[in-house]
Amino acid sequence: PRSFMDSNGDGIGDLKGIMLKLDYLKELGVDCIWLSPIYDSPCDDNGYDIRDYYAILDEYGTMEEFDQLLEELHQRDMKLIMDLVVNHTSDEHPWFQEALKIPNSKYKEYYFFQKSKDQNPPNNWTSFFSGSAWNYYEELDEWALHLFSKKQMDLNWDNEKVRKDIHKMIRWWLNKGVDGFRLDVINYISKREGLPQGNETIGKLMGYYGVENYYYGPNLHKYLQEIRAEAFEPYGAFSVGETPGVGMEMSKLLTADYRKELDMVFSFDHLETPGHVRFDDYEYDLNYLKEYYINWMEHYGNACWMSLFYENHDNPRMISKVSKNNLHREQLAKLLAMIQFTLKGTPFIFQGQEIGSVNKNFRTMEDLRDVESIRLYQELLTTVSPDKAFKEVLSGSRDHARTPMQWSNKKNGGFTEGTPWIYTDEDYKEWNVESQLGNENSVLYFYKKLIGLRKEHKALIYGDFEAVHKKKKDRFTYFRKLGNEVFYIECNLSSHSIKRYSSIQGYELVLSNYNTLANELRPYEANLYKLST
Ligand code: ISL
Ligand code: CA
Repeated sequence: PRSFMDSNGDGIGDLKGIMLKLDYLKELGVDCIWLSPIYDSPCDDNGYDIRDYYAILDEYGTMEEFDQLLEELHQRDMKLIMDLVVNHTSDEHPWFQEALKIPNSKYKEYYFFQKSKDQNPPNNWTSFFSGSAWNYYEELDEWALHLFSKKQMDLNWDNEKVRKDIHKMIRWWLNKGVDGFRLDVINYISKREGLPQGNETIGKLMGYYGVENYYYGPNLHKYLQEIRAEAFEPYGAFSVGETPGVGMEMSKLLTADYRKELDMVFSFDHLETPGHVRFDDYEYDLNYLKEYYINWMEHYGNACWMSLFYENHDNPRMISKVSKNNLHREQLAKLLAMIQFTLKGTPFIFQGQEIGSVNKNFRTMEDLRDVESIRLYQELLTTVSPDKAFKEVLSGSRDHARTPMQWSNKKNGGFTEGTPWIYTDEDYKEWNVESQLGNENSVLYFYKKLIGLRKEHKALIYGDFEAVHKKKKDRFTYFRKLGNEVFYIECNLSSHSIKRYSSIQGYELVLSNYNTLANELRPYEANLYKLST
């Protein structure tokens, strides 16, 4: 929301700005929008630190404007998913404030407050944003747990009152008519009793200490089934859980329809190739993406339904991950789209992905805004030079995806009349929505065509998945079949030409990122064929 569209020139995207662009989204074929947090917040972590679950952040607009946005969406037959951030609240939330100030307040039991036997934090858990996961409060001589920033205090889900208050809040939004939720780090909500010391080996391996005590805690299923029964189910609300680190087998337990927990999860194992973390300086090998998808397509089972995505507000752009210099940018953008929209599952695209956005040329640390990047930089400075630290931060910074939408080649890419809240480079002069709307061969049109094809052909949504030439490096080829309808997808995952393997006799070409066929498969070529009937 902060970077989508600014309607009043203060440099910050807002709800009115989103309303200005609903026709654009509808035209593209979008059925549903997921809004990152728009609740009242001091914005230490881009709104993932909520101060009031029942209010809209002033910078974004008013509750009346929210109601209007929801109505405008529904009028267009589109749906709205809100971000539900309930693993933690802001330290400025009244619950936490009262816990600090009022002796014997019931709200102390809403969080994890602990004494320590010495000067050190109660255990060795680390925060995802560098340093200890504990913050010391002098007024109480106690520490409180925060897995993320010092201003994001973990809620104690083992306290029934916390759960009840959250169910009530969810129902309040559902009563307004919102259609569902994306549940932030929802697999972290149940912590192992007593918050045991984090295992050293796992800590070193993962880069974070303590994760084995909450990635998949003892009461997770119970709490999810409870939310479902108390809030989602009566309203027929949709849910997608953000669940870092769970893997396929756990994802099955979280999403199998008969278990009544979540509808889908966002699993992240495909976002880095094995052995790498986001801040590594490396190029992503698409052969791994192929392996990952074949595995999920073949083993996730019929009771589960997959989410399909590469990008979100927490990751650099996928094109830049694959090719640091963004070589073959347009073909690569279309290849990624082809894969995402022809597999079995629900595609989620992140703003700007549909025009082939790439990472930004940030000049110095001053250009960055994200708390994770800033804290990591400070931590790195204790061991490496400023240049090296900046370079490492740039490899994985979440800010690459958080810069303004590039609507046109005008000032600030048409995002704002004022000064944008975050730096952006000059890429918008060439890569923007307006110019791509005027070009039927653009990345944007490619997305539009793919979305249209899925809506037209059920085989692309529900059809069986069948991979061929599985072991052949650099090619990803598969069928989607439903009844008499058969589609064949043929992709070159590399930046060089490769031999064509399959015979495509009897098939008609429906969509290609090169428009016409050649004898070979050219760099990142992606073709969609339909069996002629
Ligand atoms: O830091 C991680 C471990 O490598 C991530 O997987 C992390 O758990 C994940 O990015 C969580 O993201 C969500 O919760 C955060 C927020 O900063 C992100 O923007 C949000 O998407 C805390 O609310
Ligand atoms: Ca604004």
